[in-house]
Amino acid sequence: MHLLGRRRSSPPANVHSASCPCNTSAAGESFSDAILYHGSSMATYLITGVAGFIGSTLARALLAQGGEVRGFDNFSTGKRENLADILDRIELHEADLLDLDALHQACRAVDYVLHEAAIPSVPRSVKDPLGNNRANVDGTLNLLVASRDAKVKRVIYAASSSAYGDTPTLPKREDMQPNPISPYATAKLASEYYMASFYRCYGLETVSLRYFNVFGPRQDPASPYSGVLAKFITQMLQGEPPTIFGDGKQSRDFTYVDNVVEANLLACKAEGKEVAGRVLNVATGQRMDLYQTFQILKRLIGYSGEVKYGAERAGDVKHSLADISRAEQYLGYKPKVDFEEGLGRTIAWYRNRELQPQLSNPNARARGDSC
Ligand code: UD2
Repeated sequence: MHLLGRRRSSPPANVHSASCPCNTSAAGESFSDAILYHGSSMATYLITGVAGFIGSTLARALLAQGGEVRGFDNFSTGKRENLADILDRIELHEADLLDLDALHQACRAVDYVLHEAAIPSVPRSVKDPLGNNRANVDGTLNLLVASRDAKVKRVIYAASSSAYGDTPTLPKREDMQPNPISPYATAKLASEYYMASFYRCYGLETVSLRYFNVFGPRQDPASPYSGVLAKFITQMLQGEPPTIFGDGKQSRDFTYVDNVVEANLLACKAEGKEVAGRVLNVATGQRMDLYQTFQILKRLIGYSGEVKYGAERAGDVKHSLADISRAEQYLGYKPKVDFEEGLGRTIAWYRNRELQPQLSNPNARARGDSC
């Protein structure tokens, strides 16, 4: 295990509120900028998967509200460049979730654990179900053991909408019978059950947030397993045709990353008796099919090419849409950034990144040069 970065000793000066006009950068990037300052928070947070696009966005938001941030990542899918601007303000533990000693060390004196680390891909889990289970189940269980032993206040878990599977009823409500249809979905659901069982058996407060297809700046577009929006946006910006797997009628409740960050902040603040042991959907409550999404991207990007079609993916869910009333009831959660606004911000971020060759050059990334 390697310990990198530096622990911040005093709160940052740059605490902004959502209404502050200095919160929007030229790139249209807003990550933590759109997150409300939730009041004084000198709590210590451990973010697993801190180098991923969700984890690193959470880290920025927590730093902005005065939190002490510790990160945990093995850089298997996370990128050092995602942390480049905050590395000197977080304590980074470079280790694997299968390393229980490293987790015990990372959890020491932590108040809240935000568990974002995962191998997040349905097709990758179909190809490598054992690796999927190690990262997405064994890793979670190790983290829960370390969190219990360190007596952390609460663990918030990045659960997945894939747990609902292909049941025809829409929208998906948390009281529906889960029906996972891929190894990935099964693993994410198993970890939810572990979360709830640690609350029941050990009194460790846990909250599982079922994320619905999260997208936004810093999502990796370069892997064959990347999320569809990161791939489509970067392909279309480069004038290349994206590929729709299947007929394009599959639909998703695409959720901009700032909404997910907001839900995590609320889940930390909520009364334990209200939220501990619960599963809550985190989404926008609207869905868009993939062909419609391509049309919107065409307009926003100014792309004039066509789309290609490929075979439907194994383990793919056809339709996904969340009922978000429970998150509203228990967390006071309301999505602040809608789909099209989120797409606009994401496109602006990738456009800006293309203008910075050291960020878009995969060789530089692999060497970690940008840090
Ligand atoms: C699942 C979960 C999501 C999250 C994610 C982690 C569901 C409904 N959602 O997302 O909550 O946990 O896994 O990765 O289970 N596609 C194309 N062309 C491409 C890439 C994808 O057509 O180049 C299609 C793909 O076949 C699917 C849709 O786009 O129908 C979305 O795919 P994705 O990989 O972005 O996310 P998904 O739905 O598997």
